[in-house]
Amino acid sequence: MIWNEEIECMPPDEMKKLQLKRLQDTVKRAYENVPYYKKRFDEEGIKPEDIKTLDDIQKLPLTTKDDLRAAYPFGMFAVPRREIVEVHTSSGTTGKPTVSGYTREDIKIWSEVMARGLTMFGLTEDDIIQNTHGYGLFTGGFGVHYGAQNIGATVIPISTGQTRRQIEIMKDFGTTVLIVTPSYGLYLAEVVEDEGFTKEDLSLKSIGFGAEMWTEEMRQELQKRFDAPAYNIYGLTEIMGPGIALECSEQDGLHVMEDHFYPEIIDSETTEVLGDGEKGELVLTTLTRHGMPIIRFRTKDVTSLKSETCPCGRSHRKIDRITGRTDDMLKIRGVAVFPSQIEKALLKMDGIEPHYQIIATRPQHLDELEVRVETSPQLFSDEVKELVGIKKKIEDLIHNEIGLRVQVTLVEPKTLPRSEGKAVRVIDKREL
Ligand code: DLL
Repeated sequence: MIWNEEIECMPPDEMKKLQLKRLQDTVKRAYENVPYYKKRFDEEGIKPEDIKTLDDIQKLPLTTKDDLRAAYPFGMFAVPRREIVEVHTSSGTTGKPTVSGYTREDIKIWSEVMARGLTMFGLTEDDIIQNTHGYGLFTGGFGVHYGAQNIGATVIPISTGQTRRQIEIMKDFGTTVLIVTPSYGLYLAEVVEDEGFTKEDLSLKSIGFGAEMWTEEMRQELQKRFDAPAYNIYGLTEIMGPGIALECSEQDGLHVMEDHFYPEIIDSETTEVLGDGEKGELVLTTLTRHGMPIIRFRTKDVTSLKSETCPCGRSHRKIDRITGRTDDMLKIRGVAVFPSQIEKALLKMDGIEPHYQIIATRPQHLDELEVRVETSPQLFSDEVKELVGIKKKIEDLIHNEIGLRVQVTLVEPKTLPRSEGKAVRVIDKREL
């Protein structure tokens, strides 16, 4: 089933025409209403009228998360604040978050793109969808909710956590579609088994998962444990939330909602635009968003674009699943964490050497962070009781900085490996 056949199966040439028209409108609106864009375009000597073809997008400057952060909280809005009906923020806590604002029309578009995606997973008005994404400033909960309601499915807005209750509800309510992050999905599957349920107790027909990195092995495991196909959902707060690109029944790449978002792949070093199939950084431009148009946003997510026709019938180009980041951001239990934040917390402590290592693991499918920190020689000879106090203090400082509890291990001076080039700060054992 296709939710919006006219748009989703639109011939590529027609799509390009639509995209050009919408790009021109977006650039004009951004230039006229957002001081940041006016300034950037003026600096580069570009006027909205210079956008005559889709390729002219390459003349426009790239936007980064820092640019958005500098406009905190509402500086990127292109409409008066009273027209914004909802806001969300990015999950990370490095400095100020980025704020995303939506007009009523933007929310309608969000619910349209999510409805298309959920239809790809087989969701219809006869289904019961259990949404384990958090409802709040995170975009996951509401994005999925709007899409599912647009279709007319029955939504269980259970949000994150209460794992045993999740399973009870899945069984008692007869949940047919489950929405999870891949790591939470695997954790849920494990608790299902621990509680003595079998997959036959459940009525799942499909699973939608996203918001963090995953591997094909994780997908296979999810599918096996729940006996249902699992589909990838991609998105990010700055552009809208979930719904930018979603996987169809082919499970071979994610269709970008091209009538609303324009994708490019760039070489993250040179910023040169790359061709079909070439791996690089995904850059996205919103084509219809009114509240907060975003032009050429550097997502820092690594993927490639492909344009071949898809057996599912949809013509929208696909991106590959995200295979990495161009920066060192880690997503830990759904929260963006940068090593620099941990370093910042450590620098607030006396008696700590600037040598540390961050180790990410996933015991029982839930992310854990361990931070190994070298103490100074004088500290290390102190009493154990004091060391326990120091460890606790560092854990609190890091908690304050990133919003997550981590396990700190104090190690003897000069025991962490020294590197000759770039320090290896992060060891990700989650095998993503
Ligand atoms: O994670 C939006 C979302 C919610 C997507 C629910 C899917 C489902 P942020 O918190 O702003 O937004 O994080 C965006 O998460 O730049 C990627 O690095 C990563 N990410 C999101 N989806 C995927 C995915 C939401 N399917 C950042 N695969 C992005 C890999 C993903 N990474």
